[in-house]
Amino acid sequence: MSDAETLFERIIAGEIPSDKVYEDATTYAFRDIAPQARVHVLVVPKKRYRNVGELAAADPQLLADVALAARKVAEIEGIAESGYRVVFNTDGDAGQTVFHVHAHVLGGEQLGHFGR
Ligand code: DGP
Repeated sequence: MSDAETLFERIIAGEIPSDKVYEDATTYAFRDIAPQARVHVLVVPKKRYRNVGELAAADPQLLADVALAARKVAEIEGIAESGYRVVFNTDGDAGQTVFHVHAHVLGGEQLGHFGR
């Protein structure tokens, strides 16, 4: 298992410090180290799956937990009303670098449109 595969498990375990925004029984949310918007929080299920497709196939309730945690993060950050984006990068062309599924919650400003 590479460092990239274990990074978020180490963050969840508290072995690597993180700026926690929210936590519940099944998810952990913390600020991205390289924010791409004024608000940029990662929501990670505590149980590791490689990507959102594998998570959905194996444990749809846990995917719902991640979506609900993303909404909770938006409420905590004060962006639930103004709107926000939830992104799951999946593999190479999307630039996924940590292969422990995570939702990027982005907002706090007008976001650019999708694409290149
Ligand atoms: P992705 O490219 O979708 O796999 O996103 C991985 C994100 O993880 C990326 O936006 C940067 C973030 N990241 C990587 N290492 C760390 C870290 O040690 N701490 C925090 N808070 N974020 C990290």
